Amino acid sequence: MTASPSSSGAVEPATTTDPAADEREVFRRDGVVRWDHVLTPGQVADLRVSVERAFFDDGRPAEGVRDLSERRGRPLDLALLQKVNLWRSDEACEAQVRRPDLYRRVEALLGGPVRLFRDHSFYKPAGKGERSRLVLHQDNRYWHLSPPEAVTVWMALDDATPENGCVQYVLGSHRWGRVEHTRPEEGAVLVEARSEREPVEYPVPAGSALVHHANTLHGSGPNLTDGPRRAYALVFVRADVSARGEAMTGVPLAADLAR
Ligand SMILES: O=C(O)CCC(=O)C(=O)O
Repeated sequence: MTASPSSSGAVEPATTTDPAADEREVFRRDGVVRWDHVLTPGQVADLRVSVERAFFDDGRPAEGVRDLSERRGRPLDLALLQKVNLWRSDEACEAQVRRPDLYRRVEALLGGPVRLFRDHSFYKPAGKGERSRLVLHQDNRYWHLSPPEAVTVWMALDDATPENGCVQYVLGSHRWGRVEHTRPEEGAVLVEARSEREPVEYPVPAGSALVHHANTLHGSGPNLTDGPRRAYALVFVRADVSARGEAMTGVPLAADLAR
């Protein structure tokens, strides 16, 4: 299913006279909200350069790149790549991390001050087909945050479409608590959740963002096109959240970064 005003009543925006209240209402209901025009065309172009540099070194995966399509014991597919903490060594990414408008909008969604947990980028290269699919999961299955008050601001650096593997969400699943995940095949590095409710595809143009809760079930389809599908994301946690039982006081407050 693809998200559009006509395809599903569940994704219709709320309509009050207060856009911030509408946004909170959609986020509370669906566990995901779309933000348009978050990046200018110039910022998209700069971030593409940054991402290419962060992922590839002379055509080979750069240091710190993870292949999430890896199945241990088999040759690397390099079909679904991820890298974290790009902002520590890249100016264009650092500029995003320090944007006051983004963290303030996240604070309005989470209802309090937030920390920047990390940034990350997902890269689906061209030509890898089915192996570039990202299975359905909750981010908090990996992060162990309590309470799970965190969001990812996922920014498209290419038009994300059903053909190149746009993100898909199971609407309302952020209210289901912790969902069981299992390994889809032996040696897979990622675990997968099952859902009786169909995920909804969220195609977005380059420069738009999807903002999802840490418990919202999501994944993305395979890239079946001859171009890459790249994204850059910021992850914010509410300041009172702990990770694996430890306070996150070592993680910077977004307001301090934006000064
Ligand atoms: O880029 C994708 O395909 C999915 C990204 C994702 O799972 C995330 O940012 O939490």
